Amino acid sequence: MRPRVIVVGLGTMGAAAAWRLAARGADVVGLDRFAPPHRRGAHAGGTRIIRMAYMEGAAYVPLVRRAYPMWRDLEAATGRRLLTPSGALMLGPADLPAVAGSAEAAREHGLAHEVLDAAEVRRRFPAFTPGPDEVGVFEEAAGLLRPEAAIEAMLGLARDAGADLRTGAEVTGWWAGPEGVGVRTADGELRADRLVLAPGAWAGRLLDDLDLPLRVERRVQHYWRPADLSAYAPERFPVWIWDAPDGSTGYGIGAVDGAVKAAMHSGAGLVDPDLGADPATTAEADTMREWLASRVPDLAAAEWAGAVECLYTLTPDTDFVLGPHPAHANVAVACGFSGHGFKFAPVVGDVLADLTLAGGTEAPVGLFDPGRFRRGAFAGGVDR
Ligand code: PYC
Repeated sequence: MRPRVIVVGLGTMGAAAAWRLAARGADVVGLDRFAPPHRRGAHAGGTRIIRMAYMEGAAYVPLVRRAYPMWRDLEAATGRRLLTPSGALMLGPADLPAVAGSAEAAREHGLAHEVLDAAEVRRRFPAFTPGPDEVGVFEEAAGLLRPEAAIEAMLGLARDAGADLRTGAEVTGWWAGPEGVGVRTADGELRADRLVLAPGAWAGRLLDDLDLPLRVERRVQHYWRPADLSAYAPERFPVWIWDAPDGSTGYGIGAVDGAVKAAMHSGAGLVDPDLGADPATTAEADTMREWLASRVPDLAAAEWAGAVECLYTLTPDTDFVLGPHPAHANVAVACGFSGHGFKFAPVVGDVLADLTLAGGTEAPVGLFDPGRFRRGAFAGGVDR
């Protein structure tokens, strides 16, 4: 018999799980309190970065390497353009992660990359004006993804494969035991054989038994309209991430939908996900402009075209939480993607399908063990 699987959360990772589970023949019921794609989580804003020389750690490289063909498969299956190559330029002092981490990951995995001094960066990519003590790592294989279209594509394929996807369905609790799993909603309890929990910014609440030290923070994606937008076309203007010596990190993505993104990856400010992120202000745009002034001056001089807020659900080490629930073999967990998870979505969906349908995965995800933060024993099998 087909295993019945409930997927809680149909944002990026839940949509990917629903897609991969349904494609593998599971009887999927997906639940989300909103109707993804939407602006209440981590995926809004039109674009996300994909890169392989991974500054966050070489351990991510095999996963993102596997994501590339899966993104292309998703495009082929849906006729949507989701991945646009642009190259990536990782900038900053040589000892900070954008440069050092990317170069190390590239060397460890034999990835094509170039280390450019400041003069060479300015010559090849005149929009960027690094100081003499800064360098760049250029990776041609990088590019941008289209998150909203990708979520629609994944949910569409899940539905085509028979998944029952329900929006406006808030999950208030769950339980798991040897006899199966259950989730509580306003409409009553749903039961199944297995459960995938991909609750995004609500993970701290739905997974309180794991003692996950998650921080839900607001980030603002700013959009700019420079005089010559064509200079920022993705084929001419790489995606970029720039570490500054003061601990701040900015990033950007070329012209898509008539504007160029330049925003802060670093930040602070806790958010209650139920209340959502406050709207961006013109004062924040001015602060962003100041940050850009010495680094991407033409953008700093551009018209501000608005902003889209999103939520980062951060772990202390910014490594993901992905794996089996430590107390329940029939529950898989995905959360804490820390502002850099989107590019991995198809692989995360496949890993969740492995864990749910096969009870394990060959993908190298041990680093993301959901039990790594626990303080005590788990309350296995209780009604949560
Ligand atoms: O998705 O890799 C990423 C990223 C880094 C900074 C902003 N987005």
